[in-house]
Amino acid sequence: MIVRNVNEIEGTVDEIITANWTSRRVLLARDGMGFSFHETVILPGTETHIHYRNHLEAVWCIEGDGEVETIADGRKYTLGPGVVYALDDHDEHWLRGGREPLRVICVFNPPLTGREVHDARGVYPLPAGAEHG
Ligand code: 9YT
Repeated sequence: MIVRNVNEIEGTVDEIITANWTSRRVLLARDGMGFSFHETVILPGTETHIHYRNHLEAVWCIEGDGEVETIADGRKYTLGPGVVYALDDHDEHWLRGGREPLRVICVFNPPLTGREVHDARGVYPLPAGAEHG
């Protein structure tokens, strides 16, 4: 069994800090679970273009506020505690921080390996041989 505290990830290579968000990746591909499991904090007032062409992601909002907008149809969804969204169609979207830091728990299938950051198209690369299922 794997038992970890997210605090153990802080300050390690598995804590990814960008201008818009910080992600603490607690379970990764190497853990063999078939998904990765992260705590992410979206900074207030930020806007991130995301398009997970190679992954499915579910996001559970724990605290704070923000907004997600699906680009294909322009629909906007308010994010706050208890809201869950799932990008079941690899939905291209804008993720916006609100007035307070937005803390979310994210699951990725296939699992991230750990170093991924969004490229210019908002995509995370897919490791060779990995496919979601
Ligand atoms: C909600 C979301 O997709 N935020 C971007 C970072 C991502 N959660 C990650 O890499 O952990």
